[in-house]
Amino acid sequence: MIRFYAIPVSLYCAKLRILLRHKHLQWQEVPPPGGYGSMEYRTIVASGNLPALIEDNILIADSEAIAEYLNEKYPSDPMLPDDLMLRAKMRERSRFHDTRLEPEVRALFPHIRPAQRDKEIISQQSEKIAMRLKQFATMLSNSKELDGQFGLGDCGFPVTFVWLEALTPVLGLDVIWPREVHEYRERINQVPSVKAELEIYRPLLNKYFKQNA
Ligand SMILES: N[C@@H](CCC(=O)N[C@@H](CS)C(=O)NCC(=O)O)C(=O)O
Repeated sequence: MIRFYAIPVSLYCAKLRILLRHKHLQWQEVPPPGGYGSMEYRTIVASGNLPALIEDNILIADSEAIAEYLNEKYPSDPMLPDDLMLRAKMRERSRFHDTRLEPEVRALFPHIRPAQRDKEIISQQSEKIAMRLKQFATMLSNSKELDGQFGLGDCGFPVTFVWLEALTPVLGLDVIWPREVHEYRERINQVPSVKAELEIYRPLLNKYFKQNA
C-alpha cells in the first residue's frame, strides 16, 4: 500500500491525491509525527515538506518527485505524454505551478487571520497572481497539443484555483482570470479524479476558512 505523510488541508497533498485517484491507486495517509511544522517531523523529513512518500527504506519529500516516481512505478494510466517534446511541455506546466503560481498564492496564507493582514502585501500579491495567471494563459495558448489529456502538470492547478477562489473575497483580491485559464479550469474540473478530490477538499477548505479567516 502506498503511504505518505499528509494533513488533509495541505494543497500539495491534495495535488498528490489527484494523481493517485487518476491512476486508480490505493493509499494511506499518515499524520506527520509531532504535527505539521514540528521538530519531531523534521527529524524524519528534514525539509518538513508535506507530502512525503514513505517507501521501503527511503522517503521522497516533494510532490513532483513523488508524482514522477509513482508514474514510473505504476505505468498504467500514464500521466506523461509519449512524445518527448510534449513530455517536456507537461513538466514545464508542473514547474510553473509549483515554482511560479502557487508560491504567489501561498504568500497570502499568513494574511488569512484578520489580525495578521497587511494590506500592502495583499495588494502586491494580488498583482503578482494576476501576472502569473496572464503568463499561464500564454503558456496554455502555446501548448494546445496538451488540451486533450490530463497529466502530471495538471494536478496542482485545480487545488491552487480553489484556494485562490476562497482567498479572493476574504482578502479583497483584484484578480481577473484570463479566458484561457478559465476555460482550462472548466476542462480539468470535469476530470473524474479532480472532481472526486474537490468534492472532499472544498468542504475542508471552507471549514479552514471559517475557523481562521
Ligand atoms: N514543492 C513542494 C511544496 C510542498 C509544500 O509547500 N507543502 C507544504 C504543505 S501544503 C509544507 O510542507 N509546508 C511546511 C514546510 O514547508 O515546512 C512539493 O511539491 O512538495
